[in-house]
Amino acid sequence: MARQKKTVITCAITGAIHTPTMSDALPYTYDDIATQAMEAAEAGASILHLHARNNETGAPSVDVKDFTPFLPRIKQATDAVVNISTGGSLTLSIQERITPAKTFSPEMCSMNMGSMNFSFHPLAKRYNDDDWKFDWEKDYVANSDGNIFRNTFRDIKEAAETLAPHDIKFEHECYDVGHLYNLKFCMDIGLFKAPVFIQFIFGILGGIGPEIDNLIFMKRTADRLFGDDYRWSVLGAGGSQMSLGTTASQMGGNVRVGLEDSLFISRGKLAESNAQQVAKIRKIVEALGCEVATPDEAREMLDLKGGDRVAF
Ligand code: KMH
Ligand code: ZN
Repeated sequence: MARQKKTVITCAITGAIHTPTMSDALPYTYDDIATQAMEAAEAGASILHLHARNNETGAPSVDVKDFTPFLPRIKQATDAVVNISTGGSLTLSIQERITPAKTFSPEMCSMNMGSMNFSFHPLAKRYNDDDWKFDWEKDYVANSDGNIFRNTFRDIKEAAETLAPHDIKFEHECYDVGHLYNLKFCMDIGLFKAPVFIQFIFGILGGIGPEIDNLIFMKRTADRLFGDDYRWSVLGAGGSQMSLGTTASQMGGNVRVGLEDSLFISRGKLAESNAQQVAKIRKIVEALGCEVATPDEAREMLDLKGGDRVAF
């Protein structure tokens, strides 16, 4: 695959893994999500991957009413590509999970490419019972060892077909090598059109580990399966965020950072904001001799429909 000229930085602002107790920087109110998204765009993120949360409790939400207060604000203040998650709940159905994307018709949305264990229960041990800020947090984290993140072929087909009229480019979340084969199968039956955008994900408990060998394995497998028909980015969860992002950039790939994926800016030090992580990876990318893509350059690289064709 020809080496791309620019590097796309995606910033995943809040997600559904971390909870308010874990970091004061994690945005969960409508205001904080909007502000941190705008600051991340200002710092160099051309794609903003967005989940919603309950404005009062910070609990992850896929309710349309929890997206409505911040999406137009972000659109008005930035030119960044808005990417809405369809993976914001480990318990709700695929139809419920895709409702925000169906409603707001963004330029991009996530598409999780396989069913898997998806757990963050070890984080619960870091806190005492009276540390938790909100009632829901402890059980949410501790009980994630019972989660199955369901993304069957039928779910994927239903999501792809429901969203097809919206011309949304998917961020194909691939947490293991098998997910690449799932994606290839789905492309072969006509669900997704090239170039597909693959997010190689490392370090989620239930997925492939955050070793460089695994990144090379994923990339080599994708080269074999998709040839020139794909673009790629790397998400290292937790402590592997910056190191794997750096390796991805050296290999000519794109990078995802953000407090959804890691709360840290360096070993043992909490990040102050999403923008701080974007600024750090931007510096690294530029030091490696690459240029960061503007939102319009990202649109061209990923063949997006354009910011004027969204419904918010
Ligand atoms: N939380 C990430 C590991 C989604 O939103 O659909 C993957 C993710 C999934 O961002
Ligand atoms: Zn997400």
